[in-house]
Amino acid sequence: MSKLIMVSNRLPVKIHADGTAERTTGGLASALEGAALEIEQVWVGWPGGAEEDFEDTEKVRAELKKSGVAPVFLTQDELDGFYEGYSNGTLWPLLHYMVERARFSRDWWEAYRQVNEKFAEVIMEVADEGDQVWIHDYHLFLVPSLLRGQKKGLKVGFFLHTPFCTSEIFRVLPNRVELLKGVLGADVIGFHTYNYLRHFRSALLRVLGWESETEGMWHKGREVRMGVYPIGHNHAGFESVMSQPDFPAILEKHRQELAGKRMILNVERLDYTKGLPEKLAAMRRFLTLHPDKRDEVLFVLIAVPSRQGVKEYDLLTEEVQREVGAINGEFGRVGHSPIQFLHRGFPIADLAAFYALCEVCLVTPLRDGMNLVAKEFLDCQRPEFSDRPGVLILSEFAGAAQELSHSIQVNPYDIDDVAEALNRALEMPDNERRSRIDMMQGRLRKQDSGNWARRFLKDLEKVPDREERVAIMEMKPLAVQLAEEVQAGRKLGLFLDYDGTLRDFVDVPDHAVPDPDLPGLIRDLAAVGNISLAVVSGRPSTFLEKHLGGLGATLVGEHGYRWLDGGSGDWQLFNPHVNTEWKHSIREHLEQVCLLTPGTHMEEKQSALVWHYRKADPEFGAWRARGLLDELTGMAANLPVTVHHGQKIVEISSLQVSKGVAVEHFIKEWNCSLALVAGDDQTDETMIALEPEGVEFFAVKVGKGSTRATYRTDITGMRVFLEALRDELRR
Ligand code: GDG
Repeated sequence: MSKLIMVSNRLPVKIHADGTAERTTGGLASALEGAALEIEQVWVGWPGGAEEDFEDTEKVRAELKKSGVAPVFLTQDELDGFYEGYSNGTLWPLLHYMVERARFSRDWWEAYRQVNEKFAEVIMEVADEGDQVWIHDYHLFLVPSLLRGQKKGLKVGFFLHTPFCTSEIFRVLPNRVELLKGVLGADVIGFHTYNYLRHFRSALLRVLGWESETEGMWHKGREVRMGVYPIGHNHAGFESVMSQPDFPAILEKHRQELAGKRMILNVERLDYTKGLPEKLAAMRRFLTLHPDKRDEVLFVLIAVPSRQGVKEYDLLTEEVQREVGAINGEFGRVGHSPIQFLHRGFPIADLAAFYALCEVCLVTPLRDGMNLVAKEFLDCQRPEFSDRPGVLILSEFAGAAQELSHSIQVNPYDIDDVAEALNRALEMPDNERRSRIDMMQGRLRKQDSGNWARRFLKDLEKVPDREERVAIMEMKPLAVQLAEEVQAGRKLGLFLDYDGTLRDFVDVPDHAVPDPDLPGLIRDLAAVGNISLAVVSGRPSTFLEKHLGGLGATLVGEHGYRWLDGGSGDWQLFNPHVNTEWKHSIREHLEQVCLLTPGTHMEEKQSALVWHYRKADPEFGAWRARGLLDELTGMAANLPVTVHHGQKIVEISSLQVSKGVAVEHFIKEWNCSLALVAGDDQTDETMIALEPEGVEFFAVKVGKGSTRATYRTDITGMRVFLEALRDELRR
């Protein structure tokens, strides 16, 4: 039976002074509880505190093991660099669009990398074949890819609790490439909103140059799925405290304390992303504009201390305390101060009572991944607890704004807007308040945190098992079959495309030289008596001869225009009379397109013209390519050419030349009774679509996209196939 391994920076545990430990219920723990999963669970994470402060880490480890927890102990130095440093000093502000607060240090990054490795090691210690691993948040961006290649066939999920900022901001990070590649090790990547997913995809495109679809992408032979999973609050937890026999008394106590004042509530972890100073400015504006309401309202600011000891947070606390004092000094009177600043946490029952009794809940973060306070407030608003329904004022920059569309939405930076919203909320008639709450409440209760966890894990579970994943690309049986046929005396023709089939794409086409193993593999296969091998590429002859010449394989260049028998000697033309007069008019047009599109260039081949846009801005390049294709459709209608949109290229080539024509020629010439063609793009379809008479024909599509091929694999699978064929023939 597989199990679920939950991985979060902070473990839901409390370690006592005597080394004993107990489980606590944090947000994630209660979400899992609510999901009511019938699967064994193990937690991996930091137990809190510095490693050197534990008297006996082994004892703690053994204690925690009893409750299914595997701790990752971190030294004070690691905590400084990984947690306070890179996670909270670099990533947190940046992901929340606060570039000016982000600080960068190579030492922090190094610590982040090392601690992510530590997490991966502990995960691997507890993981068994086929387990599901669910990694949480920005502290652990690198862990998914560190778990790859560990041979345990793990299903890896990653969920980001913060926003994913626009790629223009993400690009600022010196380690942007490593971070993105790190997350792509996951099988399922989840975000709170579609916008975050969109920004993530755009970062993949702009930072790595990798295209993806909304649902995900194909990466290193796996499908990486991306999805939107808005987190819900802990409905069951609130329901439970509100149905306790002591809840009415708690409610009554706070009602008495309010003494008839209209409570405007704010609950948050004291963090600069939550925008408390801006909120205070809006309160000041409201109190200034509405002297008649000064006496009747009470702003209750509950700010749970957070990251204490970090200078920035200490300064924020001081700033808030100063401003609260100033506002109370200016607008208070004997017996009433308009703002109460409560700088501490409250038991959940008290929190529920505050939510139930307040008339306005002011949730105006400057940026927030989701914001659960808004959802908790709505859930606790019940007619049996208060005669007057409350109103939610919500920042449009909280992830929750997309779901909670019946709140009053404000721009938290616009102080006047927030002040006006406060007045509007207080003036809102009860029936409108109630109906707004009703419209949001039903959905919230169903889409609670348990439901969120269930939905994410359901998608993670759907990731194909290792066996199935291998089966999709399993090319070995075909290699075994072909080896047997060859050994039985049949003649096999192998026709292999180069870029995207034998070699991955890179930014600069000239850098896509064969990896060290490839020439040997080609030489070995071409040396087999009953095999003839051709590399059939769109590349110019010079490139092919330089890197793949002299190996015994025939080289076919420029999509079948020229060929070099056995990889040495003189190049020959398939058809010396190919009409290339059309090049003149198309060349001029392409030159214009190059001028108008920075980062693009034109390549001229004997029988083709190619427009390359790999180095252009990815979106601009793709847009220009679509336009060019439209134009060419008209221009080329009466010309003997075909137009092909390939990987970051648009190629116009002579109709009389194609890979298919070349392959057909060699199948006959070499007397093949078996033939295998493999390619990744549309030009390869001309060989894939062949139906040579009397020949047993195998067509392999490498990668995604529509095809007429009957086999599909990826570059790794293709290599596995060729190596297996060689090894089988050596037996
Ligand atoms: C991150 C993302 C995303 C607050 N005061 C007390 C108290 N709380 C509880 C609230 C709420 C939680 O803390 C705060 O959750 P938020 O969602 O508002 O914000 P973050 O802590 O920043 O969480 C955020 C979240 O992850 C989940 O993905 O929504 O965007 O930043 O549950 O109730 N709880 C108790 N006493 C308090 O005084 N017991």
